[in-house]
Amino acid sequence: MRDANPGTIYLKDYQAPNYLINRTELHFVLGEEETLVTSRLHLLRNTENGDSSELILDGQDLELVEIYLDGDVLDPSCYEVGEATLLLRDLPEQCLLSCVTRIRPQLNTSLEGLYRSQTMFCTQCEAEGFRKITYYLDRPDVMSVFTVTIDADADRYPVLLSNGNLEETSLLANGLTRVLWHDPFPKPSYLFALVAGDLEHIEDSFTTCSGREVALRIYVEEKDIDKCDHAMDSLKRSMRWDEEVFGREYDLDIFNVVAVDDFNMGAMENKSLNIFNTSCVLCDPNTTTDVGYQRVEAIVAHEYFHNWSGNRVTCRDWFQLSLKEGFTVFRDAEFSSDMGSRTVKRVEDVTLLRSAQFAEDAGPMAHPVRPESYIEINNFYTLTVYEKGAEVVRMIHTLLGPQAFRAGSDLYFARHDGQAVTCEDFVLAMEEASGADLGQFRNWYSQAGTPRLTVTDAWNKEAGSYALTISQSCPATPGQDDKKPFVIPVAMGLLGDAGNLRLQLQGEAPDPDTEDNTHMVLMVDKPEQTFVFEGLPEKPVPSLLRGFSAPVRLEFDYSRNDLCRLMSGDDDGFVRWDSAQSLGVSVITEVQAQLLAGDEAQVDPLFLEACGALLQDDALDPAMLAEMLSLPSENYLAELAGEGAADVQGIYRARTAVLAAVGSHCREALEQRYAQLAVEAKYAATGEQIAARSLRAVCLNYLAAAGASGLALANAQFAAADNITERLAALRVLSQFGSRSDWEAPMAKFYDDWGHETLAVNQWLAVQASMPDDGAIARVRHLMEHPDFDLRNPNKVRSLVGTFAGQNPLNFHREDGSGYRLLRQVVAELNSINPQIASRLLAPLTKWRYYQGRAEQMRSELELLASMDGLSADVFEVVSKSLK
Ligand code: 0A1
Ligand code: ZN
Repeated sequence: MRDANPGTIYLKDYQAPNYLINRTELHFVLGEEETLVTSRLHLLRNTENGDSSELILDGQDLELVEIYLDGDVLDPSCYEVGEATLLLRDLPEQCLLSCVTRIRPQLNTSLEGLYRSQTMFCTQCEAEGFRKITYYLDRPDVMSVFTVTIDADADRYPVLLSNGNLEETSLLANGLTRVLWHDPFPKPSYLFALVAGDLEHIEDSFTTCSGREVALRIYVEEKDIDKCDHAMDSLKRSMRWDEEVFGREYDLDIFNVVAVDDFNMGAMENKSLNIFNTSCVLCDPNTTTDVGYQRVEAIVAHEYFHNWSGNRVTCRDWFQLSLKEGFTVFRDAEFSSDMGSRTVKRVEDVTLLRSAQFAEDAGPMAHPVRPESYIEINNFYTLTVYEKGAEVVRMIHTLLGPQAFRAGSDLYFARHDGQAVTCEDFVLAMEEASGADLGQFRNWYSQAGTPRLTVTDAWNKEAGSYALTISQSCPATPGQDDKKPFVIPVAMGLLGDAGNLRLQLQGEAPDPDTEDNTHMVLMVDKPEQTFVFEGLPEKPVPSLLRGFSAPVRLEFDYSRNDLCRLMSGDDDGFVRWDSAQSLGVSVITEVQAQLLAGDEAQVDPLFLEACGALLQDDALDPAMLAEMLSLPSENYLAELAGEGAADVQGIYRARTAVLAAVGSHCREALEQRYAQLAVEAKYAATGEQIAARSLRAVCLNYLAAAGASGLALANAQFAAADNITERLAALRVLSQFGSRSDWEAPMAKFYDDWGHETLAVNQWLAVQASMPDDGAIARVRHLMEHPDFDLRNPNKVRSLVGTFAGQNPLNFHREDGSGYRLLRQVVAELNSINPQIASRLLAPLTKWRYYQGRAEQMRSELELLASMDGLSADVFEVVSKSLK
């Protein structure tokens, strides 16, 4: 909390540290009121960076009890304790600095540093939480070898964990148990972890490619011990995959995972001691949906992959965050693609990117993948750094090809093992290994905003040639008015009557070596370029941005017929889905205009027929079919509407009308599919069962939108389900399309049956938070008083308030401003409890420029926040940038 406005930190000001900490010894005495932390820091002046004998350590909310230099009490004239610093003067070149600090984890509600979750102690140090444990150079480029001893009451805390290997356990004269952990790999403070609790674990082992045996353990509260198997299997699959695909072997004899209930993010990659939000590791058919199972697999993989991309090679400073996050998201996405359907995974990722990252890139917090400044780094764990960062790595993969990319990755890991490096180092390794020139490509790291590609075509029948003219532009973003052109790989093909056509670019020799001459990647690197294809028998329909080969908005004036052709006939699964989406957007937008004009909704029969045809297509993977039949989300439609033009009510009404029209038109086919796909077997999170359930849910949604028979099916599904996936799908449909009498009883029954399972309750809260009826706001307020709700638990806040503000546009944007008020009040209260969560929750209010007729109301809530006393740096940054 600060009184004055917090300052901005700039990438251009980066300076190497003037001291290094070669070894770090920490000693914790965990108590019920307070914890004492003794540090022994083996300091060495970093002569590369001048000759100063002054050192400023970071420290926050610490009480300094004792301080020694080389064993002697340090004279008070040699140090100064500041608000968030400890300044040391006249330090020798090499010395041992020792501090005793007192901290109060029991009172730490920020969930950064050392804190309590239920009955256990745990830590979260990324990005700058370590400074809440002891005075330190809390920055990623200071890598140190850690030795940690923990003293604790073994009755309360029989499990005492830290990074690396357990070297000693002893019983002390005072009755406490002492453990000693040593991590041989130098690491920055953000990867430090400690856990103490009364935990159970499951155990397995993994034999690495060089034959080493690794013990794998997952620690949870006793009640959750049966929910760990899926995570363990996912971990083993990840370890094997990283060896096979990236040549990365695990490097210690032990790998621990701990599940905690109170956690700001999904999980954390602390060296050999990953800490997970329970929602991202526990799996059980009655608490975890199919999507949840897939998420657990992906997050377990993500954290594990960080062992190389993040831990062995880490970031020099936090501006380089995407170095580890973008690369690791790319790696986990490749893993998930290999474990399941590549196209479906791609569709899911692009859906997130387009509906949320594009909005971030167009909003007041827009920043490049490698930001140039920040006030609070915690605000920069964004979709841009993670997901767009992964897209940037994916484009490098596309430009270089798989072999050269792997060579670049090998070179990067070999060259920088044990170092803290930059995005530039990554790109240099990729260039050197491949011979490619990524000079202009680097604009993706430095420029914010989503590029727009505008494509026009010209068909010359006589010559049999077809020209595509592609121009690129990028809107201004905060601090960046003019953008240089990007290098944009546009994967494409041309669709003819009988399928994809052979591609021959004018002026280029035919390539006899390529088997697949119906697919090509065009390099767009200028403001405008024309590509001419020759030797074509007919005017083609262009299939553009296959596989979503670049994170751009693409504009081409397709006719609805063209879209239908692509949808059913293109070789590329992504383009087939994307064409269905575009068709959906165009139909919903048309209906929106009809309704606005006071006319009845007339859904284009072409669209209804196309949906019917899809439902008859038995060759299509049901998971893919489910994606193709899912209408674009309200948020995506709002984003497409553009600044000042999003009419949430209009979008909702139009989208619902289209759902109902498809539901009526295709009733028979929907009912048939719904019945056919019923899973008779016991619940299992297999690809086949998941696909069936997801398509059934889509069918049910259409049928319920169309009327009573769908609601009856939903009721029956709720009663018969043996898993939460089908229960929630039914509840969602009942509460979206039914009246109180349809959903009230099942909603209550769900809680009666599963109220003892926290993770199930969270989803029950989320379903209610997204209901479109008029009672939504009163319901959310009421649920905030529910005994199961707790403002201190981020999962609860996200489920109820986050879902309301992010997934219930109709009610969040109510004309009377009550939705905005609710969010502002919660953010104001959370500001002092947990600033990180407060600031994340605020995101929907920052999009005030988008919503027709709402800008003033939304702004005035932001202004109220801005005028609050004791505003955290986190909330201050988001509010002040949003109001600019
Ligand atoms: N590095 C973790 C996620 C994480 C990020 C930030 C945090 O606090 C600001 C905490 C965790 C990951 O990528 O999984
Ligand atoms: Zn990560």
